[in-house]
Amino acid sequence: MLHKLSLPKADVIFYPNLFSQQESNLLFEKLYREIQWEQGQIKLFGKIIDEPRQSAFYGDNCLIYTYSGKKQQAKIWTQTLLYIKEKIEDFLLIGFNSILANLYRNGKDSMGWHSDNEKELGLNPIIASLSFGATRCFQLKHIGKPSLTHTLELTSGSLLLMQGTTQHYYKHQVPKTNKVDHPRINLTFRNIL
Ligand SMILES: O=C(O)CCC(=O)C(=O)O
Repeated sequence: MLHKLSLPKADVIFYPNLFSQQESNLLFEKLYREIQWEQGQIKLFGKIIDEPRQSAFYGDNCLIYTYSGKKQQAKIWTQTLLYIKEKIEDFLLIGFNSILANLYRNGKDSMGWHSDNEKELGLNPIIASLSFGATRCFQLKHIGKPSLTHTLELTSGSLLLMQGTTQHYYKHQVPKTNKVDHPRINLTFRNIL
């Protein structure tokens, strides 16, 4: 089953059950243990503070990606990440050379409004975003018409595909919530040029 969002100038498809709940639970445990989670920092109003999540960048040899204002060298793929990557590639018939992994430890962790529009992602990036663990809200907002928004519940085992001109016209975020007290892992597969 898939659900194509009807948002102008966006190409966003949601696949709610790419992985079964049993496999999603297993993969969550493995990823939680295996990924070398790092605490990133950002400068906000002149002060250095911890980002409200942990993250890690994995990819093919020597890949370098700039996110949150920092250059990151790809870590070597783990077995679990390679297994998931193969599954996604076979399903979408698209190859990916890297992933950005995010760990939201509870509802206090979040990701603010942004577009995945870094130069290294190319003109119309294809971003395949997988979720494991706690369900979190994912919001899209049109950049020129901010009243045009859409909210999705990203459930465990689901895949969200963003492609075409989505990143030119929309920002997205994972807002804080006081309704979630357990962790979620997000893997965003990307192609760094
Ligand atoms: O956690 C998510 O679903 C979104 C992650 C995200 O926006 C990103 O990595 O750019």
